[in-house]
Amino acid sequence: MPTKKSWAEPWKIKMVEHLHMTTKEERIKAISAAGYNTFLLKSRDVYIDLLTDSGTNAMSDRQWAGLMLGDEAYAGSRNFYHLEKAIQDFYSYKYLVPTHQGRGAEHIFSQILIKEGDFVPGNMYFTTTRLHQELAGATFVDVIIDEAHDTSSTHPFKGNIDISKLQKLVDEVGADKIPYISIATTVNMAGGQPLSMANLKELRKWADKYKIPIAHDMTRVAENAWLIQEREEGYENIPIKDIVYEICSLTDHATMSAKKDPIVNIGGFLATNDEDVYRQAQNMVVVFEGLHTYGGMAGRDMEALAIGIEESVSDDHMQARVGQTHYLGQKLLDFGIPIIVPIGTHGVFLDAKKFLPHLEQDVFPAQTLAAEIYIESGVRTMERGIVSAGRNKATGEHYYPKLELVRITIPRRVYTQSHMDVTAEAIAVVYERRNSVKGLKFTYEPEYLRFFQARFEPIK
Ligand code: PM9
Repeated sequence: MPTKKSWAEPWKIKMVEHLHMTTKEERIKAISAAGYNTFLLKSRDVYIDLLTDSGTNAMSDRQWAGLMLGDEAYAGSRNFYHLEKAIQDFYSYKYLVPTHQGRGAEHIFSQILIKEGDFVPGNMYFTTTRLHQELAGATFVDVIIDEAHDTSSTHPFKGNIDISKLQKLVDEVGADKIPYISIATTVNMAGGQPLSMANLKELRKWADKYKIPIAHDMTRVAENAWLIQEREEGYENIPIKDIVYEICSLTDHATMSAKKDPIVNIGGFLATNDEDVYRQAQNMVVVFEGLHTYGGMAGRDMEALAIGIEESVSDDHMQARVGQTHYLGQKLLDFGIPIIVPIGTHGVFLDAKKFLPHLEQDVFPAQTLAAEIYIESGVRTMERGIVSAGRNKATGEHYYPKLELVRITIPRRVYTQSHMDVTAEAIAVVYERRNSVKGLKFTYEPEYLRFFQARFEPIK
């Protein structure tokens, strides 16, 4: 009798897309032409694409069928009303304003809520979220628990807020300088780490005391719910769907990049329970995105999203989604490769400081490692370290994040376990020759979100 019970995906493959295999010589040329930035590679030159889980997911046959039900009316599309109902039924929010993707919602939300000189506390920064907060005039303040910055801490809820850090901020600047508390489920830059329900309830009480609303970046809320079901006492037998609903109902506003959890290729939204914020967002969305009943999305995409939301909160889907990430993470651990533990949900994060301890952060260890993994195998990953962190707008200095990571991100329902095996083995080969790896220097550095378009060359 087997000692361990296996699981399998709750779907079968209906159509395949061929991948292009390259030689090492071709990859060396390709990464050099891309300025050693995996964002600048052509996807044709990539074998296994683990850059991101954003918009790279495989839709179901139901979602594809939904595309054919697209009502492409400029105003009042029936797909908008289907989506609005899905947001109310699954996420609890009253009002919906669709946007073309997550940062469209972040832009509108930040502009409505933030005044020049405000402070926005959050459980670790996210690149686009912080930039929109800064562009609106705020300073971001990290109030995540200290364990989140330690790649080897096995705290089960490294996404939790440290309420004492919040209290300190209120004592220093006053509650009226804090337009909202920004929480993410799960925390992307911390390695896909969850927030516990107990922490969220405590936060709700604290926020009510100071009358500060909670804004929820719900991009990967179903993944957070899976981890709560797995790790938090009292939630073992509660369906993911109900945990998602409970998380959302403890918050006031939400921004969503629908390209992740809800398994679509494009889309996003702002959702809120506050009628006044809703009215302002409805007004702003027509300036920047499109009419308030489509906000930059086609009717067919809103339909696929409404269906994807329902599929994303299923326990079977989530077991397979997270199971695959954990399978890859465990393989890397078995090879002795340093990764963030506990393993998160949307990807496995290599600890580049431990992988390449001979490289200073100024020569971009994680950027270098992502390029090396590509050269070795054609597997594309993403830097999440000093390059992603950017510069302090006041001093012009690099932010030096404690976490210097390479994210190996798993798109939903796209790759097989064998792709994970090939990926783990390729990283093990780079690990073996790690001492010969040299760093990079900038040849071009854009002003905003520099990680997307920066170019580098190897240090001689
Ligand atoms: N996340 C990711 O690969 C897309 C590119 S990197 C900026 O992880 C959170 C938690 C995200 C996120 C995007 C956005 C922005 C907001 N919050 O990309 O504009 O992970 O849809 O969403 C990426 P959009």
